[in-house]
Amino acid sequence: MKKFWAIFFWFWPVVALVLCVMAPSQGWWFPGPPGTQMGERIQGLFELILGIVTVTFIGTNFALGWVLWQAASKGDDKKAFYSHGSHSLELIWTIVPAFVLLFIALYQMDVWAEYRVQSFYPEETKQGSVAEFMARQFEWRVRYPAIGETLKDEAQPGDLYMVNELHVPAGRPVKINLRTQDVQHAFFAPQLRLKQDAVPGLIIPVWFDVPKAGNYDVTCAELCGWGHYKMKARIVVESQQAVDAYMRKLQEEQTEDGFVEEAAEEE
Ligand SMILES: [Cu+2]
Repeated sequence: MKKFWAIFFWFWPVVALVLCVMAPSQGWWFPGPPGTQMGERIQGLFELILGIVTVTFIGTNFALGWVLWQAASKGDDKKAFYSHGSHSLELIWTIVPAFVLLFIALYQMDVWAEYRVQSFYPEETKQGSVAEFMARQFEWRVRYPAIGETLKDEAQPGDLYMVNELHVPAGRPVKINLRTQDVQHAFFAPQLRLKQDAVPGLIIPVWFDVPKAGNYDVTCAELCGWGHYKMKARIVVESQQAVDAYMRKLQEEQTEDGFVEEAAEEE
């Protein structure tokens, strides 16, 4: 029974290792394969960090179990051993994690730059954003510029609106302006492996390039109030023609009342 705690701390790393090996192959981490190239690279980073964390967890828990096992194996007549710290141990467990963190920081730099630093964004996104994606309690408001116009930060009279649905063309990089009207929210598109906070007062550009047409989920990943769970939207990725047709339909529904045209025809 004295060795129970040693076995206890050895048991969990074994569980962690089994789960860590099974999770990627069983699809427990992500809903399906990454929908974008950038998503693939982000998932690669995720798996690398998962590996490092797993090795660290197993190492520290085995060390802990070993200390407990040693202590439990001693006879009752043996006195406890007190330690007042060790300089070399302190150095090792400061320098090793520092190097691991430094390695991760350098290794992820190009993904970070392409994902976050605007001068590294794909050329196609530099002409402007296709839409504004405005979070608010508790929905996503999409604002497109009028057909043929470019998106302005301030709402324009001809702008087109939709709630919880964004249409973008497949096979080319598109950029949206992420904003929030009230509290902090987070744009999370799990299939695209994209996550970005929406921060009050900021316009944050987010770009993605989805090669395959289809519907991609968006949820809010920041607990933003009682209706947080309702903030579900979707990105509809389709051909450029389908996007154009969709925009024409929005324009018809939202800016033309039909009255003036009919009156003009009668004359
Ligand atoms: Cu939210």
